[in-house]
Amino acid sequence: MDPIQENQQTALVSRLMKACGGAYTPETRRKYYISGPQWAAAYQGQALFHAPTRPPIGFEEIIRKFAEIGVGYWTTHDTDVIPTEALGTARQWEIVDRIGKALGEHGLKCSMVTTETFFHAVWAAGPAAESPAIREYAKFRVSNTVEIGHTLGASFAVYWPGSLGYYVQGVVEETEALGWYADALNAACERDIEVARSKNRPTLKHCLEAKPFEPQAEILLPTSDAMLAFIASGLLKHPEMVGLNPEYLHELMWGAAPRAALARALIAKKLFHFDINDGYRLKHDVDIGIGLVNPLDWLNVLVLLRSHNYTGPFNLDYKPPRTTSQWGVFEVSFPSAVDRFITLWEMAGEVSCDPIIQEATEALKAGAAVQEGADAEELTRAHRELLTLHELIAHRLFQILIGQHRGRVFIHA
Ligand code: GLT
Ligand code: MN
Ligand code: MN
Repeated sequence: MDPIQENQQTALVSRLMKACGGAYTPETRRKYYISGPQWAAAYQGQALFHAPTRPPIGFEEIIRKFAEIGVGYWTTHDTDVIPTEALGTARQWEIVDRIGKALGEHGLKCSMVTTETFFHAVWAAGPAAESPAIREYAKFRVSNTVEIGHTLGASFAVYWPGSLGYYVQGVVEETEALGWYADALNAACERDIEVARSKNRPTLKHCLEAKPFEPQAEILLPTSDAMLAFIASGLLKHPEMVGLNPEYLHELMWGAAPRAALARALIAKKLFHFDINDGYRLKHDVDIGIGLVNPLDWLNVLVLLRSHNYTGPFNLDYKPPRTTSQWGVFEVSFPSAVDRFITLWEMAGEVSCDPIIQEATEALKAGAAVQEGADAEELTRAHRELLTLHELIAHRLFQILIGQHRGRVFIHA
C-alpha cells in the first residue's frame, strides 16, 4: 500500500469504521442509561511519562458531540468545567448556566457530578489533611458540587478519595483520617438535604469510588469492600444516602473478580452507579474502552446486573488511547465503546434466557437424587456426572459471546 496522505486519513478511518458495521442509531443508544464523562472526552493523552497528543476541548463541543452520537447523559468534575479559583463565585454560576443551556439545546441530561479532590496542589496531603483549614475547604468543595448537581438536575454525586492515603508511613493516623473524610461526606449530605428541600427535589445518591493504588502509595479505602465497611462504620451521619460507584477496572486492579465485587455491593443494596471500562489485573489504571480486553468477563458482569434489575447509570469512564486523534475520539472511540456496551448488554439478555444454560442451571440447583443421610462418598458419587455441567455452561457462554448459538460457523463440515 502507498503511504496514506494526511488529507485522506479521516476518509479511510470513516470508511473502515462503516465497514465494521454493527453500529446502533443515536435513538437506540439513547435508550440506555449511558453517561459520558467530560474528563474522558477531554482527556488529552497526558500522563506521568506521556505528553498530550490531543488539543484541549471545551464542554460545549463535547456535549454537542455526545448528542450526535446518542450519549444521553453527561457527567463532570467541578474543575473539569470551572477553574478552581472561580469555584463558589458568580463566575461559577455563569458557567453552570452555560452548561445548562448547552445540555438543554442538545437534549442531554447531567446525571452525575463529582468533586476533584486529588489534582490541585491544595490536596497534597489529601482531602482529609491534618490542617483544619484544608478540611473546611474540602467541605466547601463537596457541598458546592452538590449545589451544582442540583442546579444541573443531577441525581448522583461521586467521590473518588484517591489522595486519601500516604506516601510515607507513620505520618497519617488512619482512624483519624477516615473520621475526617467522613466529616466531609457528612457536610455534603447535610447540604444536600437542605438544597433538595429548598428545590423540592430528591436528595442525590452519594457514591464512593475505590481504586486500590494511585495516586497515593497507600490508599485508606482501596476497594469497594473497604468502602462498604466505611459506610457501615458509624462515622457517617446519613449512611442511607451513601453507596458505591464501583469501577470495573479498579476492582480488577487489585486482583478481584469484578462480578463478585459487584455482587457484594448488590447484597448490601449499595450498587448506585457503575464506571465501565476495561484493563488488566494488577496493573495501573489504564482505563481502556469496555470489552476490548475482557469481553467474556464483561458479558458475565452484565448477566449479573441484568438479573438483579440494576437500573443505575453506566458511566463510560475510560480514556480514549493516545493513538486516537481528537476527531477519532468522537468518530471511533465513543461510538464504538457505546456500541460494545449495548451489544454485551443485549447478549447478556440472551444468556439469561438461553435454554441450555437455563436447563443446566436448574439441574445443578435440583442436585442429584440421594438417599437421606447419605455420607460424603455417596454424595460425591451421586453428583459426579451432574457437575460436568459447570464446564458446559462456560462453553455455552463462549458460544454466545461469539455468536455460535445463532448458528455462526467457521468451518463447513
Ligand atoms: C479519576 C479516576 C476515575 C474517577 C473519577 C471520578 S476521577 O479520573 O481515575 O476513575 O471515576 O472522580
Ligand atoms: Mn472511575
Ligand atoms: Mn480507572
